[in-house]
Amino acid sequence: MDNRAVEAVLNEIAALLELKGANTFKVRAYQNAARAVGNLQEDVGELVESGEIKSVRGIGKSIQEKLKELHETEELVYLEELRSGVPEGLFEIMTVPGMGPKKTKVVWEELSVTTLVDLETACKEDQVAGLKGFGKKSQAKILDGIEHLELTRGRRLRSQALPQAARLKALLEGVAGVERVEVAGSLRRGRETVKDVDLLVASLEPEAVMEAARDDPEVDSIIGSGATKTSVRLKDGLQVDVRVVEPRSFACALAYFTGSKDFNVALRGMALDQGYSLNEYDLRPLDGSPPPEFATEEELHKALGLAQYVPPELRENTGEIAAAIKGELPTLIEPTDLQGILHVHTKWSDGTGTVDEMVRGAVELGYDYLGISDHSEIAGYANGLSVDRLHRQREEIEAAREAYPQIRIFHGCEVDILGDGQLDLTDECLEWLDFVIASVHMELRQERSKMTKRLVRAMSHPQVRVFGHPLGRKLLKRDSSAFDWEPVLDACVENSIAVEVNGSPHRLDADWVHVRRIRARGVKLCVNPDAHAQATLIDAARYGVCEARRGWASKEDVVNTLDLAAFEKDFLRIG
Ligand code: DGT
Ligand code: CA
Ligand code: ZN
Repeated sequence: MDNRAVEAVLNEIAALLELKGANTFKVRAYQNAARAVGNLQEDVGELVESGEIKSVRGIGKSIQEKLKELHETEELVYLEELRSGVPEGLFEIMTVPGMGPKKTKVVWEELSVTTLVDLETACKEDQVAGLKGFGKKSQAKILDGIEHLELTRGRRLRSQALPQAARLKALLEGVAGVERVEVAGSLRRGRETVKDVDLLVASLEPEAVMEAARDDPEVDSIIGSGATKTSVRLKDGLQVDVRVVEPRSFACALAYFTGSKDFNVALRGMALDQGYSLNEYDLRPLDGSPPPEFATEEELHKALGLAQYVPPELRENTGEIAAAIKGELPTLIEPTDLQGILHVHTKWSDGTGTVDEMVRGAVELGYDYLGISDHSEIAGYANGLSVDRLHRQREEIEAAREAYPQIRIFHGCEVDILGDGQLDLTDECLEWLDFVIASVHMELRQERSKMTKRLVRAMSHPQVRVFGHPLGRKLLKRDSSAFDWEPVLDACVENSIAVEVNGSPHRLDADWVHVRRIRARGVKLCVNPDAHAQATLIDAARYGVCEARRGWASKEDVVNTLDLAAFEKDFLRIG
């Protein structure tokens, strides 16, 4: 079993113990052990075998024995005992935001709720609000949570699907007779979450491709396998569809399976108007004459009368076709356009890299500038920095500036926007910093008008340069905050504040829909990684730029495509 599977087992035990009313000490022990396993660099099985597991902090003796049993037998009697008598549906209920094991225990015991539908009904019949530890507010929150769960069920983050897609692409490219493999579907369009991975293969020998797809060692089960299409579920739960077409159909097939469905429907309408039928194989003249062949999607788009090729990220049928006909699509920003990045955390707050490590990472990525911005003091959960600690951090930054003259290091802070819109640092300190990112981390569920006022006030502060992750969402976990964008963007215009496109694959915030609104308002964007480790510095280029592209952003819309001199002088207003 790999570390992630073991971590999941330990977390499940903790949840079951809590559900059964075990003492919190015991529950904590399993939660801590799960976290310890999750943080291990080494393989937990190897540590068990060598006995080194004893020296891992956070894993007590009795849990060590369970890990041994798990490693040797791939089973755990204790877990089976805990599971017995617990209805399956409770596991899902525990994942509803606002529920958790303790509350699940209450609705189970008091209302005999054992499924999501039971819970929804009980909430709607107002039975939950009166239970101990609940209330009208938490009942409403649970209903929201159920709705959210239904919307997101079965989807996963782009960042979880991309590595599997890349692995499978390489695997299939190695199959005899294969001419080309491309990732299609929502993954190609750059969506934040995906239902499955769609792979398209060009080959005249489909059976070999089908066999390779079925025989992939990562496959857990085969959902279906025919002559040209195989669907499998991987061990990590991800579904993958592999389709094979003849090489001459590849361009049309790629266009078709990239979608979106709405975009396809619109294109097909255009084709019909011009006397063609468009499907996954070709663009066929309705008069029966032979269909033209296309080597690329560019040629297909051109044949349909589009003056410009529509990049996959824009294919959502939200005006891109009309713009492409008129030749008015913008030239989209590329990952290589980023000259530097802001919003980087270090060990000083909740990051795992030192200042030196993060600077080195940015140098390796070829950036000309980097902004370090740890959390401000009120973010206690993230070990936020006091004014005093910020001053001490400056010393370390100065040392890095000397050690790495090839990159300009800006010293900033991700300052919390307090409940009333004030910033969590003195004006004096804000002025002393090279830049300020203002973000909301607390009281995310404020009433709309209050949140709007709060944000307008924060964006009226002259020292703020970037509005950090404006929506405050966590993908598949937490919805966006509610506020009126117009007055907030007005304040950003007034102060030349850029709105962040946070490139963390868990956030992607602002999202593409708002990126378009922000740009339309003449407000600039700042594409950042929100990195908490050296390895995630690349998230700005890898995920953030993709989200910005989906929002039709060009290089000119993004402040950190400016060269160092312009960025420093015109955007940060230093010197
Ligand atoms: P997902 O999987 O929910 O993240 O989103 P997609 O867009 O990848 O959707 P998926 O996997 O169901 O289908 C892949 C593409 O195939 C989709 O973007 C467009 C095309 N497609 C699928 N079904 C239809 C259909 O009924 N009509 C049309 N025109 N296109 C379809
Ligand atoms: Ca798909
Ligand atoms: Zn933040």
